[in-house]
Amino acid sequence: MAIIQLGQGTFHLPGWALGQASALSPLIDTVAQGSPFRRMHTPSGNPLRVEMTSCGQWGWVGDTRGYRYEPIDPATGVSWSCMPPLFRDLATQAAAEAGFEGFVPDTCLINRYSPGDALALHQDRDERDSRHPVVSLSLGMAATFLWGGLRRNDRADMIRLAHGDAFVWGGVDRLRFHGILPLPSLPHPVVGPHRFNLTFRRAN
Ligand code: MD3
Ligand code: FE
Repeated sequence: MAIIQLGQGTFHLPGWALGQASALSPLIDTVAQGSPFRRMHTPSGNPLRVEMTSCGQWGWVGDTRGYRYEPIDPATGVSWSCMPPLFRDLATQAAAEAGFEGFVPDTCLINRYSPGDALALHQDRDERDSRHPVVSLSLGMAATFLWGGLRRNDRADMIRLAHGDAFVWGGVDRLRFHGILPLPSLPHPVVGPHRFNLTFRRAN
């Protein structure tokens, strides 16, 4: 299986999780039965387009109090769904393929995109220790990913993330700016008119 190295700490593994894709979809549904997809908000109160939920010990939350990880889902008042063992094992394996041995995520953020949805350029800096890598798995409709630099205005490369792709980044690339362009309306033959992105992190 190909590994494309984009930067010193950034790796694209096209199709790496294709064999597990049909097992991941029902697990996403189970997670969402416990902690439903919802739109988070920016600190200024604007709703994000992408719908999100989490599983694991922590869940990512955004509201007028800011961005943070919470042990209780504010939408349900109880813990987030448990992280399915297959999720955790795939994250550990993908990280190892990219040279990050011993990665054990304590949270998985699940983003659900519909046609037209986008994610503005941002950095991931809500995790306590940025020495841990992040692993992403994409399912469903393909998207164009913007891979920027360490400053907001640095030029960004465009990378297509498709069904079954894994993406791993850490080290000197951990705080790069990145985003997702508006999703085209081309439903995936199996998953339908959505793109799911799972990001695995160590929040705490
Ligand atoms: C970060 N998700 O949830 S993940 C996020 O596809 C997020 O839903 C996007 O950004 C999504 O915070 C992108 C893939 C990704 C790939 C490379 C990166 C994120 C990256 C390189 C540096 C930093
Ligand atoms: Fe991000």
